[in-house]
Amino acid sequence: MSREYKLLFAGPMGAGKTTAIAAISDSAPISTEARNTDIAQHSKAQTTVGFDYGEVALEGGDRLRLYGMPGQSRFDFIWKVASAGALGVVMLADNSRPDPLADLSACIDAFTELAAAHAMVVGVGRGGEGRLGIDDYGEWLAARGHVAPVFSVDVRRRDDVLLLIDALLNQIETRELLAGTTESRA
Ligand SMILES: Nc1nc2c(ncn2[C@@H]2O[C@H](COP(=O)(O)OP(=O)(O)O)[C@@H](O)[C@H]2O)c(=O)[nH]1
Ligand SMILES: [Mg+2]
Repeated sequence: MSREYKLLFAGPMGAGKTTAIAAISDSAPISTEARNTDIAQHSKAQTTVGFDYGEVALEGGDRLRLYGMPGQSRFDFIWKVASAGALGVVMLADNSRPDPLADLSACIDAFTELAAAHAMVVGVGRGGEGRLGIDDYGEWLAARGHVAPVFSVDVRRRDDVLLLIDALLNQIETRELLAGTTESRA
């Protein structure tokens, strides 16, 4: 039976959420870019004020529905609302920022429940430009109680985004299998 996966892309402004969805969406993604009035958070000219939305049809009939979250932390109420019915979240980080982990901490906790119940992966962009390595991210996540695989990615590359999606779908499947095992034991 074919099924639909609602997946979220989250992370601070400029981490690459809009770019990632555009890289894999089958049709032109729907995006709601507006002039960035939040220069204090990031200097880029355009920013996403609503959602990005894209779709991917998988072999076998399954479909991905991809939602890019607005990055600014004043939108954190939207992150919670959007988590309803979602099966996983791709958390993107920008390693070239002065303190990428502080940026991440502003939004990752909003997705703790989604990550615990379903799945989360972390994609670190601009990996070569920052001081932190992938292991630093892994340790930081573990210290905050998050269990998530971390990948170095350039979300402008379709294959890198598909790697994140693959890891996420594997995690969802594994969790569902484990849940099924527990239920049948009960
Ligand atoms: N060098 C580099 N640039 C990137 C990477 N990811 C995104 N960008 C660029 O960073 C800018 C901001 O990305 P955007 O998708 O708007 O970020 P968003 O705020 O998370 O939606 C765009 O111009 C992207 O092309 C990356 O991994 N490496
Ligand atoms: Mg965006």
